[in-house]
Amino acid sequence: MRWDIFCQIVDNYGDAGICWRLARSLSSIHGQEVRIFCDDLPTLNLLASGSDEALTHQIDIQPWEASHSNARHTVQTPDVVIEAFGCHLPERYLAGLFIAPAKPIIINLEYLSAEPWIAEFHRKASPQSHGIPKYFFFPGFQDDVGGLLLDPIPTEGEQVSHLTPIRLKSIWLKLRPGAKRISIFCYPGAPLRKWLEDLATHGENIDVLLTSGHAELLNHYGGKAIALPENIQLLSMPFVSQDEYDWVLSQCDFNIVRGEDSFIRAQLAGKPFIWHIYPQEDRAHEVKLAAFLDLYLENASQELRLAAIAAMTWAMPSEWLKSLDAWSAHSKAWRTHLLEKQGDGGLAARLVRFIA
Ligand code: TRH
Repeated sequence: MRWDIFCQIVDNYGDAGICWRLARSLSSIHGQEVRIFCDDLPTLNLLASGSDEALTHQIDIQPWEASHSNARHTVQTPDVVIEAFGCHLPERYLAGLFIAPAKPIIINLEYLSAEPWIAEFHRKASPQSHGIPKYFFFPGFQDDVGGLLLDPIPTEGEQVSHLTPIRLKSIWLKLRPGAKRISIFCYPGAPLRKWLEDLATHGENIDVLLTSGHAELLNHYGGKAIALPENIQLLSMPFVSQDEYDWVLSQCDFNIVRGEDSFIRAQLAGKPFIWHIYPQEDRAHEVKLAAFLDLYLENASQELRLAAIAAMTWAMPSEWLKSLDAWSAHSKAWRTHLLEKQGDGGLAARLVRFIA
């Protein structure tokens, strides 16, 4: 089938990250023909830059405006149109669909949630005055919702490639043997400075990989550059491709992640993590986080439950660090559980089946 994915990048990388991951799954695993129309090509291209060349050739990446003219050629009419995160389709593109001989199906691809209510809305029709069929699709963890984006499925443990991506070679040379490794990708409001100062009091050698822009974020607080004892080494990474970032997550002992894409990748890496969920004004993010923790910690001991909840709500590491070994074991088991639950191929496969 022919798929058009519409991606509007609001303020972060997540929209591009999800669209690219979906596109690659549809193309490389399911053999679908995919075009992405995106309003911020530099960001999308940056994310996609490390991917397999064959893949980048297969997926047709177009500027948003290109959809206006293309939709008028009936030969290009898609079978499926994805509105990522409910972005509105351009009027002129829609106008092209009205006159197409066969109408596509429009999918409103929603935000990921572990909340039980999504099962009720998943796959529901969203009737439109223009008459083109449109449905809601909710990514999620349970069997009766849209599933998770798994591609590329990470290999486990020793099978993970130890070949350092070229862009990260100079940083990897600075890592200290035996030091723990933490990666940080969070939103500006996180109490990072205090968190790192507390971490330093444990005396252990820790290499901290700051993703692009985070060093500036750290040094901004209080207008003073952060000074940490020698056991903590801060290393700034450039913005890397999605594949490279996935690899970094798999190479760390602990990760701090933020939007839904890095959140799922941290789980698939099988490592403990803090999910710095996107803060919403009405505090809806707290409900979302609690729903996830209910699932994630269902089989955890009471001690680990308390430790992980404390960590995810930014308690200082000294409050929960003693549970890290148990948390690491739990993360591996959770990864296996996730892959079993998504054994049907996850989001992309569920989407293809739904359309079929
Ligand atoms: O960028 P995000 O904060 O995006 C968020 C989420 O989508 C959130 O749900 C949404 O409400 C908000 O935007 C508006 O975080 P996320 O989802 O983890 O996406 C980041 C993407 O960027 C992910 O695909 C990984 C990728 N990435 C790289 O490719 N290279 C890098 O160096 C880094 C740090 C990330």
